[in-house]
Amino acid sequence: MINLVKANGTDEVKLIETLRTRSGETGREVSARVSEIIETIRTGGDKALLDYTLKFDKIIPDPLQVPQHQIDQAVQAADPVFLQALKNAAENIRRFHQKQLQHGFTVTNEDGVLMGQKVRGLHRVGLYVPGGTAFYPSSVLMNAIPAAIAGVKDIVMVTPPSKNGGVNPDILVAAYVAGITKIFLVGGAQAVAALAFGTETIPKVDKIVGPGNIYVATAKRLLYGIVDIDMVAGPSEILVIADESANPSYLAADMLSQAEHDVLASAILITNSQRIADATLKELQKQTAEAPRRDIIEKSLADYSAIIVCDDMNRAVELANELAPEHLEVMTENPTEYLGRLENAGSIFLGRYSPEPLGDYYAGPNHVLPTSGTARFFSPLSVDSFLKRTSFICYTEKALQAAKDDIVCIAEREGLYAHANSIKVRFPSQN
Ligand code: HSO
Ligand code: ZN
Repeated sequence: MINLVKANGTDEVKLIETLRTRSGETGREVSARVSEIIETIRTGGDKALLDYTLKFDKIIPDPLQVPQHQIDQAVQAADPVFLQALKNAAENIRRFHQKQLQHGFTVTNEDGVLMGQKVRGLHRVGLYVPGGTAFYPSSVLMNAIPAAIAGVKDIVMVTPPSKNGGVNPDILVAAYVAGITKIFLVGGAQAVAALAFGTETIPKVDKIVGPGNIYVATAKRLLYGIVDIDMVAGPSEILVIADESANPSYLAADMLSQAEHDVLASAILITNSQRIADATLKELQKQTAEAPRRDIIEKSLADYSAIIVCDDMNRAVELANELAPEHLEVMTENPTEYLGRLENAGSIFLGRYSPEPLGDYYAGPNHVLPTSGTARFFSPLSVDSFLKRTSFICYTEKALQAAKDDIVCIAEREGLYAHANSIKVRFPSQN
């Protein structure tokens, strides 16, 4: 059901290599089809958008934008316990992300120079929300709340219409809790292209975030540069490093919490204890048999998961840094002592009372995290993801005069005489 590997310096390295490359490449065919959709939307606007909606979703919602009263109705009809849970989660997410907000700075010096950097929220952001079972209310909060804190004034949500042309009320409830009011019932690559170029109905945005299927992901990738995008997320991953002190039933439960996401999800345990490895394997078998999403779990455990037994916890740390997992749980005697040595991970969960779903839903840090080993260089979605910076320079005559010769020297060295002249022309008596 799951690979059990004894670390010997090569087997575990090979295994890690195969796990890292699992998400595969976008086929050329998908890219070609998505390119065509993008071009058609760019030139055809609303008409093209509605044609594609009819073709792929088999219905054209009327109106395309969800009316405010429909959002209000969904909120009123919502299970109050669910609504309150979302509100509590949103509060935690808000409080955590507030800490990330950076402000600009200015520098001055004795010559009267003033310089600095302005930090502003992006003007408008598009949030893609997948339809069907791939929709998670928690992801709406995780994407929209940092944007709002960054100062984004306008968040535009797009989501494919359901079969009858409507929308899952939970999407509306999540949007309400996140403070989103503009929701359009369009999906797929055509919705992403509409956000990038703008149509008569869909406003043009500066950045597109949110998960989606291969067509949505490909459209985002192809449109990068025309708009900004978040990173293109691969399948979910959890790595647990555990010593003798860990509880095997918790280890298995946490591994299954990720394995149930997707048949491509990956759950890995690295431990220095053969006893923990064996006991966790038994627990995995037992818990999988009882799991409602057993079919998905069996596949992800068999194909993309492993239990690795290594000699000591130093090797476990090395392998964790090598894997650079999206989620990393530390189930050891002194979990916080590991924090300084764990260099590559999207989010780290320390100790037995910090299971990954706590972070997926509630604690406050973002659950949009780098996958497929990209935690080596990418970071979690954050307030920063929705900010842009503008620098400014304001020199005085005296300050420019002091800098003049250096600038002219470098400009002439580059053969850019008009650059040099733009400085010299300001000091005619000194040439
Ligand atoms: N673990 C997922 C996020 C999620 N889990 C949403 C449940 N709902 C990727 O970080
Ligand atoms: Zn999850």
